[in-house]
Amino acid sequence: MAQTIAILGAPLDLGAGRRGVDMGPSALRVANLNAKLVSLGYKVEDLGNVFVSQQESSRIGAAHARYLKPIAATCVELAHKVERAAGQGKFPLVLGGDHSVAVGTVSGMAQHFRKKKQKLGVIWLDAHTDMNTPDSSPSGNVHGMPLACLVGYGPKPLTHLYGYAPKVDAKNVVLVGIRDVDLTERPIVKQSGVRVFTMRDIDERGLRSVMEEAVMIASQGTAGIHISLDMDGVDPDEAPGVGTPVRGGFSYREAHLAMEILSDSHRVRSMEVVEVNPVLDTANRTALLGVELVMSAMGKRIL
Ligand code: EXY
Ligand code: MN
Ligand code: MN
Ligand code: MN
Repeated sequence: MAQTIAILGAPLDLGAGRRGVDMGPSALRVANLNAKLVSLGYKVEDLGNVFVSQQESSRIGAAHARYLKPIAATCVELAHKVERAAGQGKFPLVLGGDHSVAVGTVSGMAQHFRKKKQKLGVIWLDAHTDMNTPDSSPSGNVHGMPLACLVGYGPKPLTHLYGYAPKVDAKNVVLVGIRDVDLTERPIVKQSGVRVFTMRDIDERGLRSVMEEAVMIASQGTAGIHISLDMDGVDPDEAPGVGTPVRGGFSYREAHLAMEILSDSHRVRSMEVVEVNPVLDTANRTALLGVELVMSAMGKRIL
């Protein structure tokens, strides 16, 4: 029987400093995501979008964690929907939205496995480490904080979704593609124990060796891996439609190869594609690449 992919849109822009990333789910659907997955042999159920309160009618709240309350509300709904889809044996595929949505996706997957006394590993592909806390953040933007929250550091509404923290053991979390870490964020990254592969590591060792080690770390004692793909991990020459571009990212082929290696591992149980901002893009290029990368992660091969 064909595996079912459950698509969930999370049109959240409250965690980002620039507007437009709320159109990411739409841009990915317009790039023909659904039909392309069907062509790979999957059954696809598009469950629509989770609720996000409109920025114009939301309270900013404290400046060091802007829009924390409405962001947490969206993450709670997303977590429950992800957990339910996984419980039905489906593969949850979440379309962001800014990277704060990962608190919802990963919490839902972690809860799904926790009920079976199993653990989740996470591979987070990004230019940034996303490990600020409200105290360390220079911007107050929550999309710079989700990974810290998932390993237990940060505001309680995000760390304690489902009433417990951490959602993932830092020793099963791997960051890949890193090239921009705030000075105030560095001690948190180092203290946390997550494994970081910078762009320099990729330049020196090659992507294959890095990804194989990443899969090993995320698999150690876990029942499966979640892929959190921030499109700003890819070089801005290939993925210009992102709010926080940083030069020197994954080449087009490195990005595909990372997804192909993850697919070959047969360990991937869920995925999200985040930070696609059509307002900053040219002719939907970034969403089109996002869909290509999902296809590679879901088993598409050149031959
Ligand atoms: N580290 C910066 C901050 O916390 O504001 C930039 C974070 C960008 C987060 C992006 C989506 O990965
Ligand atoms: Mn990110
Ligand atoms: Mn990023
Ligand atoms: Mn390179």
